[in-house]
Amino acid sequence: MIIYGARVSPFVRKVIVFAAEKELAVEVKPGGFGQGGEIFAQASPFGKIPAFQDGDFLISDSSAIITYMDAVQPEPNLIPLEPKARARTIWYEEFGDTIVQAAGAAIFFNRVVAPLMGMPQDLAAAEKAEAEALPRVLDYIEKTLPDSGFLVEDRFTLADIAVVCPLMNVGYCDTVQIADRWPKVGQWMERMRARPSFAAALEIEIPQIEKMKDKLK
Ligand SMILES: N[C@@H](CCC(=O)N[C@@H](CS)C(=O)NCC(=O)O)C(=O)O
Repeated sequence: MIIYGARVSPFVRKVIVFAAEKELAVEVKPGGFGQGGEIFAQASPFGKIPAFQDGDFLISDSSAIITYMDAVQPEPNLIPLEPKARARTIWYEEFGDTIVQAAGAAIFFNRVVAPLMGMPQDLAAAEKAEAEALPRVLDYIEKTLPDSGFLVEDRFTLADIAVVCPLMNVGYCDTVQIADRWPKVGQWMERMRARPSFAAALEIEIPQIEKMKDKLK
């Protein structure tokens, strides 16, 4: 199995970690932003990352890739089977992919990606997201996160992966100190970072992000 994309993308991190939790062997290759060649272009018709290949099967979109991986390798279970927990897990996945990502991207894109890629940087949009959208997201997680420290079924699920991934990108910008104002969220993020699946992904990703940030100095 091959995942195409850049490791610093929250959606790419989401599928890398999901695969690691499932103990699926994946190779991560560059894709998107002009990279990945013909296979990437076929797998991801709109050029978005991640894209995915398993033999002659090609597809893109983190949720589609995760659906495939989960069907190929049902255990360990990361998408609960009990109806309400299953629906809540998908709610959190959507919340992560849309609401959290929108807030996180306004910050990470404008503070890190745009200046590196020579794209227009909208710092006012980053500041607005830091002042409004992100606190709303973090207030919600702080309030709803159960004492078990897991979003659904008091155990690690796709919900935790999907919500934490875009927040990790916010953590790469030094403008928001999440743990100071949202301690439960801060502790949950630390526990996620320490899981072997995340730790292995971050070990490769953090030097890449440090290199990117060095270029901004
Ligand atoms: N719904 C997609 C979103 C993927 C996405 O928007 N990825 C961004 C990077 S974080 C991307 O490819 N941006 C480049 C572009 O839109 O051309 C998923 O879950 O994979």
